Amino acid sequence: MRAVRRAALAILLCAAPVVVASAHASTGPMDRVALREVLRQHARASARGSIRLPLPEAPRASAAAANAGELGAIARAAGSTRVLVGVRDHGDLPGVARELRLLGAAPEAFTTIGVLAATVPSGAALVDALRADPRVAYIERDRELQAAADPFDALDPATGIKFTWAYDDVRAGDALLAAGGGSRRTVAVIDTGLDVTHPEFLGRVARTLDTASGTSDVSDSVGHGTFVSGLISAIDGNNIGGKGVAGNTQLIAVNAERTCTDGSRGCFSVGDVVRGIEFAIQSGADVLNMSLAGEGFTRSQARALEAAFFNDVLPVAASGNNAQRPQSPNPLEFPAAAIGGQRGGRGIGLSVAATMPNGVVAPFSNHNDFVSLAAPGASDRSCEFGVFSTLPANQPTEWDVPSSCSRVLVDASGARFAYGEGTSFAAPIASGIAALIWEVEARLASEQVAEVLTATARQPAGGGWNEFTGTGIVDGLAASARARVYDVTAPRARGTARRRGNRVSVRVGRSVDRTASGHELAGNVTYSLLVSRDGGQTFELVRDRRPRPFTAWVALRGRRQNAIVSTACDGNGNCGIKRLGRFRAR
Ligand SMILES: [Ca+2]
Ligand SMILES: [Ca+2]
Repeated sequence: MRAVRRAALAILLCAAPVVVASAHASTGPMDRVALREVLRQHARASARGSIRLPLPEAPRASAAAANAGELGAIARAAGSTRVLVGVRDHGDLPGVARELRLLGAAPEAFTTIGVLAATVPSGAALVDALRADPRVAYIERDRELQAAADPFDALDPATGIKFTWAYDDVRAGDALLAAGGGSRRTVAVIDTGLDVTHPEFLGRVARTLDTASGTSDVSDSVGHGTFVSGLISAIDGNNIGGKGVAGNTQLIAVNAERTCTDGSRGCFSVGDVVRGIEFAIQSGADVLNMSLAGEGFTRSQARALEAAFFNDVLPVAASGNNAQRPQSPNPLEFPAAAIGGQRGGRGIGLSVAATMPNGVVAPFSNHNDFVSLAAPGASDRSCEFGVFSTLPANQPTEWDVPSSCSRVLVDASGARFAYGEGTSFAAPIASGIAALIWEVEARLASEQVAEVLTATARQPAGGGWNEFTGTGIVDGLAASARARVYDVTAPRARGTARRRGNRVSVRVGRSVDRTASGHELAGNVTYSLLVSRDGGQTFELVRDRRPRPFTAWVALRGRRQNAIVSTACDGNGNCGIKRLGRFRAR
């Protein structure tokens, strides 16, 4: 048996129970598209930046009840402890931050997702102080994550397989033609950094962040992030190396890597990943590439991904490389399993499997209900091949470890390249094509981009969905053709509201779906009713996705205006909004 590569950065969260939370609700993202549309319109109207995650989460659970085992572990920890504290409401951030400062911490606030990161001198004192605090939704340890150290391998010029076979396999050239050479959408790569001096990235990097130092220096001492980035945006036609699938699409490079506690390189913490996601959202990223996979999932990760959804950011993740490991093979790994829809259905993002040049799934590629689709990421010959991309210059990487069979290529300019295998390298290929599809039809919502890609993927054998390749290999030509006719027009919402004392009688009227000429018609209109009692900061769903028009009573509460909004959404999740009125309780 050949060696199984672990090109994905492993997130080691084995002790954590799988708390999939809201990012992975069994009912799927359609429950929240109406809410998102209302929040977006409101944000535009008030010229606010990123949309904050709607809080509190439903269902509510006390911090203690939600994770008693976790609190016990924090209380027993010796010495100072890094924790993540989720607040119930955004307004609770300053108050809970004050409590943390009283405990001797210097908390950092993630304002989009309502989470505080802090190192507290005593875990026991923290648990004592906050376990019954009604402002706290949960407290969890900020775990250390690790990059797997298995090496990547290099090119054998005798193979006869094109270096850039992956580019051809997903018909990137056709998608690039349809998109006009690239996308104005930006792909954020949360990884081990990027060699921004590599000539393949000249003019391709929009922003950078090193989550550990807070600076823009994203030097990549592992090589993984530079390799992933090259698959997306390496320059075509510059007589150097290969080419990324997304043409002149810009990157946001986030180095979330830290030195491990044992002194080796290639570790992460959940806090770093969450900080990276928040930075990407606030920097206006459109696609979030996470070539990370690990067992277990935390509430803070769930919140960060949910916030990505509400900000119309598409998360794309590697399904994981552990299908063949000796101990408990083929685990469910995250974040992929939290964002891929169930059995090819709609999710908030894409879980990407890896395939070989013969179209067959890579033996190491995880298979489960949440695999969305596949992209090239392995060789069908031997561990010496895979997909071809960029390596950092002047940095010893995983590819340079003498015991690895890698052979690093250096061209006349000194730029370095290699082959690599892993779902880590399939994910960025899907991310790059996603950015192009978004350029072909700019009005697509993030989960609609994912749907266009899954609906048009090319199944190597048979049809439909399977747990190995999802709906098939990404197909840039078919996806751009589909994007051109995808229904992105919302039905017109209808409704009236009439006050009766401290209640409002609402009548939601029938809507007919609409579409642009020459486009498909999604149909399947559903109706929702939302109310905001805090000046439009948050909206509560009073009625959710009803298949028919309805009447309802809304109680007026609180001291501020109660804003009542009806929505009519079509089957693609395009939502029309009608503001039915503002009323103040007497
Ligand atoms: Ca090139
Ligand atoms: Ca429509």
